[in-house]
Amino acid sequence: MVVLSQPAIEHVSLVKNCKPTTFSSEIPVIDLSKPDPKARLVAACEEFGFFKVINHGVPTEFITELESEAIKFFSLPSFEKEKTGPPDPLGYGNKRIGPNGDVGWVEFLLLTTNREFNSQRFSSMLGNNPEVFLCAVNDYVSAVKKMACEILELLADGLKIKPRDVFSKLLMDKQSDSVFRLNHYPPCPKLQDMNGRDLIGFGEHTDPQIISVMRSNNTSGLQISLRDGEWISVMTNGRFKSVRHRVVTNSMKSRVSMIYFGGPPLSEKIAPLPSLMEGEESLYKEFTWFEYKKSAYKSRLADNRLGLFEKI
Ligand code: GA4
Repeated sequence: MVVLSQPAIEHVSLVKNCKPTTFSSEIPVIDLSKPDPKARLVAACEEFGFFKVINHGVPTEFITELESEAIKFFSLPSFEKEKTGPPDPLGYGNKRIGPNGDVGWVEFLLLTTNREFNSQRFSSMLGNNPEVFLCAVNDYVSAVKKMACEILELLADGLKIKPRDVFSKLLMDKQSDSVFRLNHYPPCPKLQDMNGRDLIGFGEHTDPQIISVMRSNNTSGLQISLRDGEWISVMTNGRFKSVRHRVVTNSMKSRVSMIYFGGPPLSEKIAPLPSLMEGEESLYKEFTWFEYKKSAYKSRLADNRLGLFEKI
């Protein structure tokens, strides 16, 4: 997971042994304007599965424009927002996350990254000025996708994989199954439940796609969990992890986040890259992204989705 950061860096808590502590300084910050960040990128993916990027080239006006459109959308009356729901999984959802009983203190809008598709499916439902909204989504998503591809190419270089577009071409493919999510975490009156546990905005989970790029307003809440070693990525045969993360609630401020999830085409076979195997056997059975996604939608948020595809 990549966090788009402005020089004033947002706080992310690292969760070690279930006791959350804020160690902002430990989270890798990658300056994309510096020469040759590939070794640092590989180290961040191996150690954390998570890093922040600065000087990322995503225009500030695209970020602020979309943030303001998102706030306008979430400020609409419920009946207006519900015109785009319930999520199937695309569309507007409130508190229910996924189809299997997970809930959170969050409302969201899940879109594709395809402008025409979003227009056909949603333009009659997105408030007064749907085209302005969809244009803001499109500008932002195009810039973030470009940056995500750059990062994936630097990672391929860092892993000495050729061709260097081995990952990025999956996002660039016209059939790429990428999604875009806007989350709104309203202020939550209670921060903890009866047992003193944090009330959750979005429960712990790992993202199933190749790369997630997140940007949020300056309300804290995101926590990542380190080195549990349970969730690992297939294409690197376990070298890069998908970071376990969650969002806790805030009693005072609302949090808005926007996340680009870069995924491959549905028919793409997912298997470790031969050049990363060093004579080892693949840890996983072969599967397509379609099969993995289908199985993910049968799982609960906190499940270890990759476990089902491990070789015994
Ligand atoms: C997590 C990452 C993305 O937000 C998402 C989520 C999806 C959903 O909310 O519809 C899932 C979740 C995510 C993983 C397991 C399944 C599917 C909810 C859920 C319980 C859009 C995605 O692709 O996977």
